[in-house]
Order: sequence, then C-alpha cells, then structure tokens
Amino acid sequence: MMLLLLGLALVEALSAPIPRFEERAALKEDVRNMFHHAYDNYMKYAFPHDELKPLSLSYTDSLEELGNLKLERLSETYSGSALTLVESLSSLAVMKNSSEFEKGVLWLAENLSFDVDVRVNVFECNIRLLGGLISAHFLAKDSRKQLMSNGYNDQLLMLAEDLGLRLLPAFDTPTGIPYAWINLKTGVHPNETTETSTSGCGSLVLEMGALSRLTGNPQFENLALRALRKLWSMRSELNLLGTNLDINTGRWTEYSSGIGAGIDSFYEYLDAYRAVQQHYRYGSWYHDADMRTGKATYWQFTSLQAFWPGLQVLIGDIAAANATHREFLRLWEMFGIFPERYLLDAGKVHPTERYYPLRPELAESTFFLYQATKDPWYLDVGKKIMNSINVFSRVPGGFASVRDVMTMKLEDHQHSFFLSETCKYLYLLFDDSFLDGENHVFSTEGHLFPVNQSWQQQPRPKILSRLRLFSRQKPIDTSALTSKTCPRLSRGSVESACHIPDTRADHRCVSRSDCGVDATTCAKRSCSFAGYCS
Ligand code: DMJ
Repeated sequence: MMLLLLGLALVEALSAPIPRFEERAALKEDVRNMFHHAYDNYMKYAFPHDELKPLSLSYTDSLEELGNLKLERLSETYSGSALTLVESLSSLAVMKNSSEFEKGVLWLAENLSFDVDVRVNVFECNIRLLGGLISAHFLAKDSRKQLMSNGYNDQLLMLAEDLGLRLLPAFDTPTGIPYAWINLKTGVHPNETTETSTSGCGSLVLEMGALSRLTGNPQFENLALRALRKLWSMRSELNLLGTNLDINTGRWTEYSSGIGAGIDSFYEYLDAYRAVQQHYRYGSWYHDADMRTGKATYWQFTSLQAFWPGLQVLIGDIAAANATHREFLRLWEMFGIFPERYLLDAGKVHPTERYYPLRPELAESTFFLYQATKDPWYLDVGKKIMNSINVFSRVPGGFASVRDVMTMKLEDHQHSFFLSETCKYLYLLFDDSFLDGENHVFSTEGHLFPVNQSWQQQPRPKILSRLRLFSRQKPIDTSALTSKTCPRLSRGSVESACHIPDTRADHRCVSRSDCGVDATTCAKRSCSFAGYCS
C-alpha cells in the first residue's frame, strides 16, 4: 500500500503539465512558500543553532559535523553559529524580503561570535559561513536594493574578517595547501590530519579573494591563490587531478577522480574542462578515472555531479549541457529524486548511499540552462523538481532529507544549503528580476556576489576573471572539446540546446533538422526514435 501511494505521488509529481509563461508568477510563489516553510520552522525550532531537525522539531549544531564522518573531537561547548540564518540571507534578498533580511543582519551583528572552541572544516566554513556573510554584506551595502531601512555599517564584513583571520593558520603548511580542519578558537590541533580533498583546498579563492578586496588585507587572497597554484601544479600529464592529497608532502593519496564528490566545487572555481571531457565523459555520462592514465575506475553517478551541466552552460557548451542534463533528469525521474550514488555499470542504487539530502545541483543546472536557452521545457523541469521535493520531503516542521530513495524513509535533518541553493535556484528559474542590470558570480554554495566596478578595481587578482562569472551572454558556438567552430544552423541562429519550438506540446524532435550540431564534436545530431536529439 505504502509503495502504491508513493507510486501515485510520484506519477502526480512527474506528470505535471508544462508551465506557460503566465504560470511563472504562481510557481515563484510556490517556491517562496517552500523557502518560508523551511526558514520559518528553522527560526521557530532551531535558531540560533545551526540547522533544523524537522521531524523532532529541534536543532543540530552541525557546523562541526560537516565532513566529519567519524564525528571526532566534537566540542562540549559549541552551541551553533546560526548557520541556516547566515545561509538564508542572500535568498531572502533575492525573494525581496527586506524586513527579514534586515532583522537577520542586525541579529548577527549583535550576537554572532566566532570566538568559539569548535573544530570546523575549512572548506565548509568558507563556502557556507564566510560566503554567506560576504554575499549578505554586498547586498546590504547596495542602497539600490533597499534591504536595510536604518543603514548598514559593515557589521557582516567585520564578522567575515574575524572568521577569515581565524581560518588563516590552516594555510601554514610546507606546501601552502591548507589543513582541512581548524579550531576557530585555538587553531590547528597538533595531531590534525594532513589529508585533504581537492574541493577542500581548491575552492577557497572566491570567498577569500572577495574578503581581501573588501578589507584591503591581501593575505586571504594570496594564501588561497598560493594553495590553488600548488594544487594545479600537481595535475598529471593528462591535466587531471586526484581526489585526496597530503598537505605536507604535496602527494596524492587518491588518484581516482571524476567530477563528483571530493572535487566538484574545484571545477566551479577553476577551469579544467577539456581534460574532463576527454577522460571522464562516456556519452553524456561521466565516470571516474585514474588521473595518471585516464583509465576508468568507477562507473558511478553521484548526485553532486548534477552541477556539471550548469558549469557547461557557463563555458558555453550548451548542447553538451542539455544532453547531460536530460540523462541526469531521467535518473531523477526513475526515483522521483536523486540517490546519492548510482552504479552505472550495475544499473542500481549504491547499497549504502541511497539518500537525498535536498541537494540543489539539478535545480542549479536547470536554472542555467533556462537562462541560456529560454526554452520553457526547463521551467517544466523546475516544476517537477519542486513538486518532487514537496511530495517526498515536506513535513509539518520543514523539509526532511530522504534517507533512502527506495523507501522514501525520511531523515531528521534540513541542510542549510536547501535554503541557500535549492530554493534560490528554483526561485530564480521562475523570477530572475533580481539579477537585472548587473552581472553576478554564484559561489559554489549559491551565494550571490555582484560583480561591480569598485570590487574589480581593487588591486590584484588575475584569477577572478576565470571564476564562475554569470552574465546573460549568448552561448558561444565553439566546441569546447575540439576548439573547432561549429557550423551555424540555417537562418543564422547559433546552435545551442535541443531547442524544439514551444508550440510542440511534448517538446520532442521530429526530424534531424530540429537538432542541429553537437557542440562537443561539431557533428550533425540526429533525432532519436523517442524524439530526443542525440
Ligand atoms: C553544497 O554545500 C555546495 O553546493 C557544495 O559545493 C557541494 N555540496 C553542497 C550541496 O549539495
């Protein structure tokens, strides 16, 4: 019976009709409602602790647990840093909720302190807390946004600077690559592990760079860049990186790598696109491979990989982005949500990693693809994602992670990235007016960093131009794999996604003339039996 009900819910969630233009306003309100269900329950039951436990209506001080699989050296005194509030500020701004934004900023300014005896993961602290504070500072400072009715005195920047200074001792290593862990009060523990991941040490430069430019203290950016350069110098002859390394020796401890867990956000902050396409891609899917030989190691999809089509959009490889997004969406539709790990060779969910913790990556890629193509099909995808999350995860006390996609049993945890990313990308899919008139960089945690003149004119940085700059540019028509310029379609249009005319109800191709060329090979694409361009 339970399975039947789940099945019916799934059918309902996935067979929603394609939204027309005028429906976007209603969909936007649905996302706002989702966000507020998550946020209001956090504020009611968990604030100022880190995250909400939506089933038991309580809280968890999870900052110290992030990435700490063995739950080692947990603090006896730490009682949270209002992590979910910090992560929510940029989403509140996007949803134009200025009163709650201002309330949050003022509370943090009065009460938040990082002088706490807690061991944290440098990467998680950087992308969630530091990134959240800096992004909110940018937004609060911008008087055009009218978010602070009683003025703003850089309080969030001061908090960010204090946090940044507490992270700096982690960079004091023989290679300049930072420790993965640091105690915010006492610094690096003498017996701290010297192992870190590529994401962990290679995804710090946006937040640290912005902090340097805002404070005038070049240390943050210098150290993050030095670590990044060292990491990049460790690439193999194939231009690939491994997943784990030792910060003292600068040697890889895990040579197998891909585009998912342990390395994903590195690719968002540094471009190694061509090597990935050459060595990890199989059709529209991605496997793991040994960085030294390019030989395939694991044939698996991990749910973090779903950011990749979004990155492909930013690079301009729209057709490849569309193809991979469609494959990933098929997997989402098989379960109604993503399993954390799916074994591509065995065609089944990984025996232990069967969970879906409300991750944002598919919504994120859908947003970027819609921005690039304006194909309303992606609005329909966003609606499906939203419906699925509402059907499977919404409980009276917030949104609960799914523990097992086979049974849809829930987990008592609402992750902060659900508010900073999942809800934000869905909202922006249906209403992007907040982005008008200005370019933005989205951090790996979905925080917005407006790109303005004054920020760019600060001394230094060469590398920021390579970051995930989001602007509403037209897709380029060059193959990222071969660097060949693809032939243009008739009528002079630029080939991008499988952009089937909106008038066709099912959005499927009928003949190959609907499909154009493949941006990765420049070869003419064909229309499959099922009506997809490939
Ligand atoms: C977020 O914290 C960030 O997107 C990070 O880069 C990867 N994982 C989670 C969301 O899944």
